[in-house]
Amino acid sequence: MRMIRVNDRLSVGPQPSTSEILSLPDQGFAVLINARPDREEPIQPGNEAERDAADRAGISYGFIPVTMPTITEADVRAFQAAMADADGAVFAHCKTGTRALILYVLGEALDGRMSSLEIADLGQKLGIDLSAASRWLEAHRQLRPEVKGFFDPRTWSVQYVVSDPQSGKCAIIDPVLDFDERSGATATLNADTLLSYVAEKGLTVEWILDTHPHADHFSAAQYLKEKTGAPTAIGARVVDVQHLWQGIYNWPELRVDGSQWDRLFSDGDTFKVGSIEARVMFSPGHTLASITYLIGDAAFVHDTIFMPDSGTARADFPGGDARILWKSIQNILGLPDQTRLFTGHDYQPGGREPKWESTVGEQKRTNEHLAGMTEEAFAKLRVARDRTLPMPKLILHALQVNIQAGRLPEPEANGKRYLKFPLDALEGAAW
Ligand SMILES: N[C@@H](CCC(=O)N[C@@H](CS)C(=O)NCC(=O)O)C(=O)O
Ligand SMILES: [Fe+2]
Repeated sequence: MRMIRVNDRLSVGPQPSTSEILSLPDQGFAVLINARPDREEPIQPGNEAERDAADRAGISYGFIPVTMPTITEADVRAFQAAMADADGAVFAHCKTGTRALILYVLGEALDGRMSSLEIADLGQKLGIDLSAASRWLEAHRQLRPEVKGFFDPRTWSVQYVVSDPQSGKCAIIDPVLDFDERSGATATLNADTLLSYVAEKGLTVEWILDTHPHADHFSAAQYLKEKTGAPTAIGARVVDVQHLWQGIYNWPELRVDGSQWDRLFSDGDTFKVGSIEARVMFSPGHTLASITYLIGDAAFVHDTIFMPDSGTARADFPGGDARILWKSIQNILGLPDQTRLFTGHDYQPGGREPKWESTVGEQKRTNEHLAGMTEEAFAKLRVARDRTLPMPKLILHALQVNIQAGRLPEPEANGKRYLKFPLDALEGAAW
């Protein structure tokens, strides 16, 4: 077996036989990593036999089976973790040693310790073709938008600027227009903070996106459209929400065709943020119109899944449904485990600092409303919890603005704008 020494900590090489594994401790190795899926070749010992041989040799064993086209960041991180845990030198193999070395250099590159040029140099020095690593890194860069979250403590909302580092294009998601219900004052403090970030980073706004018509704050979509000229968008089923609330507000003149937005997205629609592909997933349950934006490896799930210690969003607004929310959440959890999830609210349980980023894998393992749950049990829990929640304090204020894409009511003859409230239209009073 031709073993290639990469550095003090790591050597890579082709498939070892069982007897070669048994001799690894004599060559100073404390860990064996097998990066090869089973049954690639009939003569390969395979995971079980390798684990057995490593046990007999008294060394640690890690199994991170990968094929080049399907390597994920999670694989790279698993390889890093195995090396970090190693109590001595590591021998990592696949069929030839290339994939094992690629797992290593990708981790170094992701953490900024190696450039693409240095990877190519190392490949040349060791006589291993590492061009697939450069291609992976390029594709990964294109997949990975930079995500900046802005927390609004007044409404516990998280607003996002999602940018493509290559092109400097960005999308703004779920911006908040400030409203003080006690004085009736509106302000653009939150939205202006987003615009300052955009200016500071030299970004161009391509999209102003809402995930759903919010029930707890005004959307700043119109204000930002006026400031940037970027188009606004929301889920196509917003027309159903418009119909529903047209009835509640007794508002015959409201246009209920969604024409207040520049684009209405249906399930599966695609668009781009710079060069990064984005896809829309219909995610109803919290509202009739909710959608998730999947931008590269980042999913903006808003009021479906919250942070693992906060569970999920409520499903008792007009048009909400706990079982439909469960299905939407299962769809989101069907994304690859390493998908980054960005939630729309964080209610800071136990008074902890606000948080908004998780991954699919983490949510599946630890979300307190989802891990180990069935649809039946979830629906029961959700309905019971929703009975205890008062309506958001701004629901009647917010919907009349948000079903008009964040447009405030037209001023009356005196130049002032007025909101309208139905009495006894909603259940959920907190007497
Ligand atoms: N106390 C907040 C509640 C807002 C609220 O109901 N938020 C929705 C999302 S729009 C939710 O899912 N809340 C879940 C919870 O409070 O547990 C308010 O009055 O604004
Ligand atoms: Fe919401």
